Amino acid sequence: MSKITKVIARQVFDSRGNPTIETEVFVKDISASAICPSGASTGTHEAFEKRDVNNKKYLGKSVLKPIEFINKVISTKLKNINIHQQEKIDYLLISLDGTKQKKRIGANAILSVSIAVKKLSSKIKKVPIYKNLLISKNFKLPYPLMNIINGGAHANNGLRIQEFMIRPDKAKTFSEGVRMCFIVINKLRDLIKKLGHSTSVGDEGGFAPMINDNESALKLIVKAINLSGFKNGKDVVICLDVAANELLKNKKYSIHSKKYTSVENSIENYLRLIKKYKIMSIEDPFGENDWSAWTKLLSQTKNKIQIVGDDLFVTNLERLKIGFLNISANSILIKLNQIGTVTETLEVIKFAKLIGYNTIISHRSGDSEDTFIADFAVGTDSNQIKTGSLARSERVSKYNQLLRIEQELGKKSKIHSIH
Ligand code: 2PG
Ligand code: MG
Repeated sequence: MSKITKVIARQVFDSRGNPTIETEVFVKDISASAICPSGASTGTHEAFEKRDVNNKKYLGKSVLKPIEFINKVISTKLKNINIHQQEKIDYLLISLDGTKQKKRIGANAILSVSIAVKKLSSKIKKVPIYKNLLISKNFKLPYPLMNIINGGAHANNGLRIQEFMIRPDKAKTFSEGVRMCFIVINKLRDLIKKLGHSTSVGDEGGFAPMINDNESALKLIVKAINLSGFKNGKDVVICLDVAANELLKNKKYSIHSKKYTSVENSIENYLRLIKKYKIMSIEDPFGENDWSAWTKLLSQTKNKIQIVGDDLFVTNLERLKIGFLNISANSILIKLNQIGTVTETLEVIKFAKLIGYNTIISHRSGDSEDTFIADFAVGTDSNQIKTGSLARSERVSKYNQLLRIEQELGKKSKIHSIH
């Protein structure tokens, strides 16, 4: 009754207009499809994203070869396997690839199949996706981490830090959290307009005004929070993704200005910003292999704020274990395409929970209308989701899906706790 009958992949486009893979899995005439996202500031330890680099028709960016592999090989291998056997399917895909970073088939091809399988399994069981993940039955909504000013590799304004985010800590429900962010975003738009800057947005829907020093961006956000009638650091808190891999040269960092300085100096500046702007979360404060710098920062912040590993952990169990032993962070960013299958991602999340880390489900800067991560955040009992601002449909679609889930859960729909 639930045997896979067909798998079809096709080339579609992501939010940056780059080719990506959509895979549709069938059980007779019922199907579900998934689109793979793509990052700009990627970690070198991420699973491999395969593109047709030698095909100039799409400037080397097409994904026709991996699609051919899905249509010719994966579709045959998956035929007649029970759609509900997610682990069996994922491990079959992993062994078909056979390389550590999924370089043969490409994690983009593998993930689109893996997510489509999970979606179709849910559809056939007639349960929402978030109820088909079996990590928790205690469904709570995550706090949104809204990226309201874009810099770094996601904009061309010269801002050193990649993401300036807000988290509505005072909100008692998800929809109230979204409303609070909505107000701050509107106040911020007014402020940016008044300064004579453009209010156009970057890759993740946050504003990308032509300001290029971190503190000007932080001051604008604090002002917007105050104008909204909220208290910075209490009702709404500021969170950063530094994406420091992009700001590293010869063991020195150009985080706080264009000048490259030592880890110690960078930490000093972090501590100053944390205090002055009441920053409560910093993602990728240092490079992906600079474990000792992370450990120093975590100890100097006395574990009082969230230190999030993204490029550091790349949703990889082995790397998370190293981080745990080195006391490098206290939270992990989860991106399914960094590792390549639903099963492996769930394994990482389970371990992260075991060691008391926050799990933050995340979009990629090149994303699509696929809303899987919204369900994934609820189904994995993750207390935060990071999926851009309230602009650009590929970002808003995830928040909208969470609003649907909130309504579906009705009175039981509680938002998570942060601390
Ligand atoms: C990040 C992500 C998502 P990218 O660094 O956290 O915001 O960006 O997808 O470009 O890696
Ligand atoms: Mg990041």
